[in-house]
Parts: sequence; structure tokens; C-alpha cells
Amino acid sequence: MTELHLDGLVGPTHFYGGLGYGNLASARSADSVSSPKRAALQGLAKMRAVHAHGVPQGILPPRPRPDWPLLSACGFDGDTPLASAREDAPTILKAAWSTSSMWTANAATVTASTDANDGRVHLTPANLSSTLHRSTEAEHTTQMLKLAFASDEFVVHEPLPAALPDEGAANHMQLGAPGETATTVFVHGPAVTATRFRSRQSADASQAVARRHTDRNALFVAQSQRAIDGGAFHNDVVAVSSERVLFCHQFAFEQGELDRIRAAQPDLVVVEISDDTLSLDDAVSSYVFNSELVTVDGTLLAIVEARVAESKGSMEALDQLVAATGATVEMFDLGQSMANGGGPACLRLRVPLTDEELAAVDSRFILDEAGFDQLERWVNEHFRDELSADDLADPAFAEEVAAADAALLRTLNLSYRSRATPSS
Ligand code: SUG
Repeated sequence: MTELHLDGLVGPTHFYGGLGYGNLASARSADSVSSPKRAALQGLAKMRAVHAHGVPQGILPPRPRPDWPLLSACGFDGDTPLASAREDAPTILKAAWSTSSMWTANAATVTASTDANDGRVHLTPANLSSTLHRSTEAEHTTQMLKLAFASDEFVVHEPLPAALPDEGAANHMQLGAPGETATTVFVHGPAVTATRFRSRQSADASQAVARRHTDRNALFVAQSQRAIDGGAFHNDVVAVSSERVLFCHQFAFEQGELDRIRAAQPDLVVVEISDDTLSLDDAVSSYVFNSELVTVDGTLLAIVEARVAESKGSMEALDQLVAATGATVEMFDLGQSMANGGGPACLRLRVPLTDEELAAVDSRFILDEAGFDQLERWVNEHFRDELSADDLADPAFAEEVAAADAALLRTLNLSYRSRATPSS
């Protein structure tokens, strides 16, 4: 088995909208100035490094922006839709420009063929129905996944109905040795009334995904309300896994749930970090549990965001991970993504595949060194150094972004349904 990593390519409209529900970093950054260019280059540098370790690395491209159909559906279809939306409904304007599809851990839930009764790889694009700006991602993601995974080895399902909120792989862990049937852990909201933030993942959604994927060995586990209230809007903010290693905070799950995980996968190496070592608040601000764990030739690699080094407790947590697993740690600056609540693990979707299945993936989505070079050139040519909320009402910016989107399609040799513009 091998693990294809599909990262979200950051689009030219990366900005700080304060739109992420229950996401403390997004709220803190609201309306500050972003750098789309730096965000995209930071993401590409991480992908290049992961690829250099021998991990197959691909991308999911950003959606064309702005979302004219969304603006039109909300009644902004006159001569000046952007300016009208800024005036009447700034949140809808922001949703129309969102580039949150860069966090592909929310693109879909994936079941490996070794974990499915029908022996096929299953992908369910997440409906992301908890927030407006993310709910519009599902259509484009489905289209991309159907292109990338078009052959018979794969089943790309439709997203679940919106009334069953689903946030994809950020709430899903595949625990076990590669090639053997894993325990697939679906983490959902607890059965308690939210005190601060409600969960974005419903138990019904998790169960529906496991059912349609014919999951052999699914385990449904409740996230703790304490973690959600503390800013863990996805489980991957407080827990991450790779093969037989689970690295998590003491308060990640409801009481007793970690014991159920241990019982289901007895050979699991659980590195559980106590709140005394690292408080939940510090864990949520450093995102140490959002490190990207990847096992290469039996050795664990932890891709960690550089700001983790500023938190003593987080460094102690990493020391415990290294002591228990022999992991190698590499630090990366992903500051632009972090400021919107997206650490290393948020930026990638893992697709466990056999060699034959990997060979069946559409090669346009998979990168080699020349592909990274091309994408860096695209970013340097088309992306702004700085972007602020005011720019989103500027029709000239919309034209600039349309040119960038068209250039990307040419670069990737893709042609997908483009969104209607106001004049077409
Ligand atoms: O859904 N942020 C994203 C961050 C997603 C992180 N993903 C994982 N944990 N896997 C979210 O909250 C912020 C957009 C803004 O504020 O402009 C945002 O959508």
C-alpha cells in the first residue's frame, strides 16, 4: 500500500474572512491583510518536501472565483453584484470569494480497498453544510474527484444530503498496519447540548458514509464537547494518526472513547498527551496535533508547523511522540494557512492505494518536480503579495482572478465546467 497525498492548491483569493465556525484562529484573523502569494508558496514548499521523501503527492485545484452563481442565487445579479453584496451582505460576498477548499482534509472521506467489503476505494465528498462558504465546495470537489478517480477501482459518491453535516477526513482515522484491514474511526459530535460551539459532524453522517463505503471495521467515536468548545472544530485539531500510531490530547474524545479505540486495535501505539503537559488551549493555538504524520518505509515523519516551537508544552508533546515512535520531525512555515485555522494536516487528503490503484489515478492531478516548478511560476505571475477585504468588491480583481484561473487550467491541462459570469 502507498498513501497518495492530495493537497489543496491555495487560490489567488486567500483572505481572512472570519468565516470559520468554532475556529478561533479564523475569528482572530478576521479582516486582517493576507498574502495569497506567500500562502500558496508555503503550501507548495510543504508538498515538495513531502514528495522528496518519496510520498506520491498531488493536488486538488482551487475553484474558479468569485462564485457568481452563489451571488446570483442570493439576489446579487444586477450590474454591480460585488459592490451590492459588500453593501448588503458582506458575509455572502466573502463566501463567494472563499478559497477554503485549500483544506483538503475536508474534501472527502476515503475508505481504502483493503477496508471495504467490495474491495474498491470509496470517496465521499464532504457536504460541509455547517457553513455557507464551505458548503459551496462540494460540487467542485465532486467534479474534481470524479475526474481524478475515474476508473473502475474507485467509487466517487455524491455528497450526503445537507441535513447530515459532514466534514470529511478531518474526522476520520485509518488505524492499523498497511495492507491489513484497519479500524476506521469516524469521529462525530457528542450527544450533549453544545455549551459554546456545536459540532460540525453528525453521527448520522459518519454512519451513512461508513455504510455506503461498505466499511469492514468502522468504529464510531464521540469527540469531546470540551475539545469543540476549546476550538477543536474538527477532530484533527486534537488527534492525528498514521498506521499504528495515534497522537492525541487527553481531552480529544468523550470519556471512555479512547479505551474503545484501544480495544478495537490492540496493537495501536497511543501517544496521549495529558492536559498537565499541554493544556487544551495551548494545543489548539499551536496545532501540534494537526501535524502531518506520514510513515515512509516504516519510519514515521512528522511535518510540524514552525510556531509549535514557541509552545513549551507542544514541544514536550513532540518529544513524547519521538520517544514512543522514533519519529523524525520537520518544521515548516505555514503561517498564512494557520491564521485561518489550517495546519499541515488540514492541507492534505490521504488516499491509501495499492500500486495498481495509484497507477489508475489521472496523472494530471499528480505532481513531479517540474509540476511544482510550473505551479510556483503560476503563483509568482498571478498572485498578489497582499489582499484585504476591500479588494473583494473590486471588479478589476475579479478579472485578474479569472485570468489566473484560466492560466491554471492550461497549466494542468484540465477543462472543467467553469462558472457562469454575470455577463454570460
Ligand atoms: O473550516 N477555515 C477552515 C479551516 C479548516 C481546517 N481544516 C481542518 N481542521 N482539517 C474552517 O474553519 C476560514 C475562512 C475565513 O475565515 O476566511 C476557514 O474556512
